[in-house]
Amino acid sequence: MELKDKRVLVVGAGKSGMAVARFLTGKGSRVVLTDSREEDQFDGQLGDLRHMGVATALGGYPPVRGNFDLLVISPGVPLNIPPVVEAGEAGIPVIGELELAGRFARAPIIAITGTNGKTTTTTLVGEIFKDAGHRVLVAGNIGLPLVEQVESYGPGDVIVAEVSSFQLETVVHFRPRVGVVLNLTPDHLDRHGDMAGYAAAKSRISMNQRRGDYLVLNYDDSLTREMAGRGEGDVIFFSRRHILERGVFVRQNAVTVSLDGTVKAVLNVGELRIPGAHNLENALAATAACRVMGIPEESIAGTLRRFTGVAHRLEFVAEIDGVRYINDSKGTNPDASIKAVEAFPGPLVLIAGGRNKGNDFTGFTRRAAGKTRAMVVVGECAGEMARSAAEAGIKNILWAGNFREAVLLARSAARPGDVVLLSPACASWDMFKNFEERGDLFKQIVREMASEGS
Ligand code: UMA
Repeated sequence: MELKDKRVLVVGAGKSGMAVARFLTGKGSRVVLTDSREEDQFDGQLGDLRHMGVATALGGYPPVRGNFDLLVISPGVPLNIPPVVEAGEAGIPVIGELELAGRFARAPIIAITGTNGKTTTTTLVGEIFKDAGHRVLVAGNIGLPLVEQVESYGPGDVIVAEVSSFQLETVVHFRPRVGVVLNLTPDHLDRHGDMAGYAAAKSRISMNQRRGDYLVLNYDDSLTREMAGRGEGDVIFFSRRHILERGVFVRQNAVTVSLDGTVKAVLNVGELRIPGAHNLENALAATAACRVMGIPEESIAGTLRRFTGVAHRLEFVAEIDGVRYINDSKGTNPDASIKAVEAFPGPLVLIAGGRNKGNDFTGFTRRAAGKTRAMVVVGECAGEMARSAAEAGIKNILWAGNFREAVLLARSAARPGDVVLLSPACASWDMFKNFEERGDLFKQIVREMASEGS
């Protein structure tokens, strides 16, 4: 891809856009970085880029026709904003950071998507490769823009990329050696319109795959099962519920691999340290992705035995007065939070609410009702969450005016043996920059409470 002297408009000056602007400038492009936010909202973050020669257009977008040869958009930028529409009409190519990075990747890419479990599975796959002695780049939606380090890895290395539906929406030639789709349940419907639009974006992960590539799919999820056969990659199913002729599954309580005519037990399910059925699925998917890339079962088993998970996903924080505090701030949609609720026998004191991304909370509150002692509601959609909880039969609903109060209310409602679970079923964007900031504040408050008590 020739980028020298290309006039490129980079839309969105967040993590992804800033990395793209830096990358393109390094390639000799003439870059304009644009954002709907005004200058004063950037806290001086743009100084370095300007110093490199990046021009900025803030508080709105510049006209595109006649001024640019290429648009690179950030994942959070929807395709219906004026510069993207204008580029489409003028025949100017529009790509995302994932597509750009993919064109410069020399190491094979394992791309992992799905509604839930992406980050855990991506981290786990990265760990398995590291333990097996490979040089690995773990990047993408997980937080490190792929483009930032893609060129530092060569053909003998591996890139493990967490990829979102937003990123996949704008891929053109992106071709992972291994694509993984973990599951598909409603999320981001405000952006994709409906489930069909969301599934269509996700299925772009495999559209450029050819013979010799692999597509790892969840056999137990009808929407991902239906993705088989859309590209030319070899489909490897994983299943928690069924014994498969070929694939990765649970047999006699052991994670089992059946590939190339041999069937091998990897480890007992009880040896996994990440809790819940969904994490078993993540382990099955990771096993499949690593096995097809040639990592031996024994090596995979070694990593699975010691892997304890990822921050903000069912993360144990502290035990205070017999109450365990769990941070699942990454529970940003009802399905993720259902899985969190299912990982514990109860009783639970749940902290939920934030910004609703267009979801219905009924499934979540019904699943929680049987084991929830109290639910603390907080944030922009506290009212909606409280109504749903009351309809589901949760009796003790506590309203918090802010996040700190939510944690303190949860503490006062909990009894020894309970679990206080922050799993909001909502995005954090009404009160925080991201789910990490929300989870970090939760941990900080809990640790303060723990040290006051000691
Ligand atoms: N912006 C506009 N116009 C718009 C929309 C946004 O100018 O119409 C601007 C915003 O003002 C802001 C910038 O775009 O300055 C934000 O861009 P972004 O939302 O793409 O966020 P980044 O900081 O670039 O982070 C992105 C991913 N964010 C999203 O997909 C929303 C990060 O995933 C990712 O880690 C990062 O790139 C590096 O690759 C986060 C995420 O929430 C974790 N992902 C969603 C999820 O996991 O559910 C998909």
